[in-house]
Amino acid sequence: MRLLMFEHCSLCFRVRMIAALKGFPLEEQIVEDDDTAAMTTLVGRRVIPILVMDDGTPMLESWKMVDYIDAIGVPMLTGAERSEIAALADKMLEITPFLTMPRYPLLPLPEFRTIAARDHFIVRKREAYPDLTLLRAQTKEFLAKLSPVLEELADEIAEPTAINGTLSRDDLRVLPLLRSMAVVEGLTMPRRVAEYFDAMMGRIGISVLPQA
Ligand SMILES: N[C@@H](CCC(=O)N[C@@H](CS)C(=O)NCC(=O)O)C(=O)O
Repeated sequence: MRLLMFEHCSLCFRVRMIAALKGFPLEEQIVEDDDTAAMTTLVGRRVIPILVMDDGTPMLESWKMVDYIDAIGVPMLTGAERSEIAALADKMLEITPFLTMPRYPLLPLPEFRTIAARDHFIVRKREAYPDLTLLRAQTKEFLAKLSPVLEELADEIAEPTAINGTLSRDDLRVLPLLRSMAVVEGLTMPRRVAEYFDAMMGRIGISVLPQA
């Protein structure tokens, strides 16, 4: 199976995460940001991630991919989900894109291998994020908003090896967001969050993103 992905994409990381947890071999194909044809020829529109089955059939929707991979062999995501964790993930997502989006194009990521690909990202994000420099200049304000949410998250972490004590979809909800926000130089995770991040990232063996 092959996953079309961007390195910075948290939904892609969610799929990579279940494959890594299960030791399932997943071929990773990085799509350069301006390679729209790589996506449209498969599914008729720009969207990432795309999971391509061995027979060439494409699958969309990261949760569907997670369920599909988890159902191969012995399922790993056996723990219950908690609405508190989904609510905290939503709260984080209200803040973190303003920190991460203006940084991704500064990072040496494979989807921005060429200047054209990097500029393609900047241009297509222009409507939602018209001034990336301004957002970066507001980093301290966004971090101040994020800090209490991370403190709340710290109180909800049962074990460094699984947010609810047993691996569940909640781990695939939260770890990708932590990996994304960790691009922000100067972000400090509360101790329990940092322990969880380090333990989970160590377990799955996928590298963190560079910082800016
Ligand atoms: N519900 C979809 C959402 C997919 C999605 O929104 N992907 C974003 C990247 S994270 C995307 O394709 N953006 C358009 C683009 O990159 O041009 C899923 O979970 O897979």
